[in-house]
Amino acid sequence: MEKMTSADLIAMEDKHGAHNYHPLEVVLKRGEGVHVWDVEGKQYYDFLSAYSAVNQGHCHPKIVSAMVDQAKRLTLTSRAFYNDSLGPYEKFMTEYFGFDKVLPMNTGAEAVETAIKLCRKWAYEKNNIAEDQAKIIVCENNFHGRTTTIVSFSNDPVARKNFGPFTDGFIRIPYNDLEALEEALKQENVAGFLVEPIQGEAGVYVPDEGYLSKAKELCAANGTLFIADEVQTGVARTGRLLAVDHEEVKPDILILGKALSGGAYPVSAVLANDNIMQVIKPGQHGSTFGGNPVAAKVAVAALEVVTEERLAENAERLGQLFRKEMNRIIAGTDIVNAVRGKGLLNAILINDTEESETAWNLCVALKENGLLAKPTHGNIIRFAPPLVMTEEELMECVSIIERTINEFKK
Ligand code: IF1
Repeated sequence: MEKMTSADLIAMEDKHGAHNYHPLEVVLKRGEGVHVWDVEGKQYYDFLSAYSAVNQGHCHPKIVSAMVDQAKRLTLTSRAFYNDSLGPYEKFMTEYFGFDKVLPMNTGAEAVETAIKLCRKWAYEKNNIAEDQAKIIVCENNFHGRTTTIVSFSNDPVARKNFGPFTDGFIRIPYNDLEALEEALKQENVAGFLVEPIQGEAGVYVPDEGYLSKAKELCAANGTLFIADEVQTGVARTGRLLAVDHEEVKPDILILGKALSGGAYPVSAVLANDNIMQVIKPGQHGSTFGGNPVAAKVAVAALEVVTEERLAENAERLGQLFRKEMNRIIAGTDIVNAVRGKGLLNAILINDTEESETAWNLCVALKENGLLAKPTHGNIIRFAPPLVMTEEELMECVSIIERTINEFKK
């Protein structure tokens, strides 16, 4: 068979795959650390990291070995039987994150669904909320996944249109607005507050300092569960193990996904203490693949890499350097207005409208120059490289970005 080119493979996806994505025109076939290669052999820096799933870098040898070794022995038992990987994983996870219990799932959206179900059940059984009346407060411009219930409380028309009827029981308030939270908490039957510590989809929107700690306090005073969706921000991305660690906040329910597996395998989890987690009894929730032996081994390896390679510290240090360099570039160009973020979760704001093609075209130019990133909201470009990057590599990326911006004509 003739070797397939990028164009052939793009055409194939276009013909046979559902059109639920609009990818940048690059077809990748290999990844290692901070780099990926396309089918023509061109090398790129990956500045998306699969939306922060590949924090540990592509094909990390320790994670791949854990996966392959386990895959040769036992891949799946279902939860109808015990397996010899799950217990050690659960012990490791609960000690690593400091909770009594973990409930293993596979994708981020499933973990968010799990947290919603857990919160509601706790509300009825431990917090005396009237049957079927529990409400969960969420934020405007949230992104928590794609299930029917999750899009029910999204305000993104693209994510919602023609997917109704929707699930009710959610109150939406502005993000980063403590007064709005205080007001909403006064409503009847409020069971939880579900929040992203930094809003990813909204374009790396960082709340004011003190927002998360004060929000947690308000929830605690009201007997409402503080539920942190750290699917994107967790596992060292923002310069701490968790983004809530910047404010020393301990969520009542913690949701993790993405980099929990180093991007090698779909692994997600919900963590909580016994007083909450024990409301879930056999048969009430689960998943065929959740907690499977491969996932368990992969997640332990992925978290060991985070500790051994000091990825949170590296993200913190390189993030500060990156924003400093971006600010220097911004001072000399009228194409970019600002940079914002925490650790290695950053975004630059392009000086053009959301409807303009500028950010997309800039990403195409970055791709030509060997760096992959993707626009969000039309005029924001997210920059989130793997956390295993070195300072030297980061500075090379900064120079690619600088050169691309300076060459760029709108
Ligand atoms: C896509 C954004 C990132 C998430 C938070 C749960 C989930 C996600 C905070 C669901 C997923 C993704 C999925 C990805 C695009 C993406 C994203 F641009 F939409 F906002 F990362 F920035 N909670 N985020 O960010 O996790 O079910 O996907 O495993 O392709 O939709 P999932």
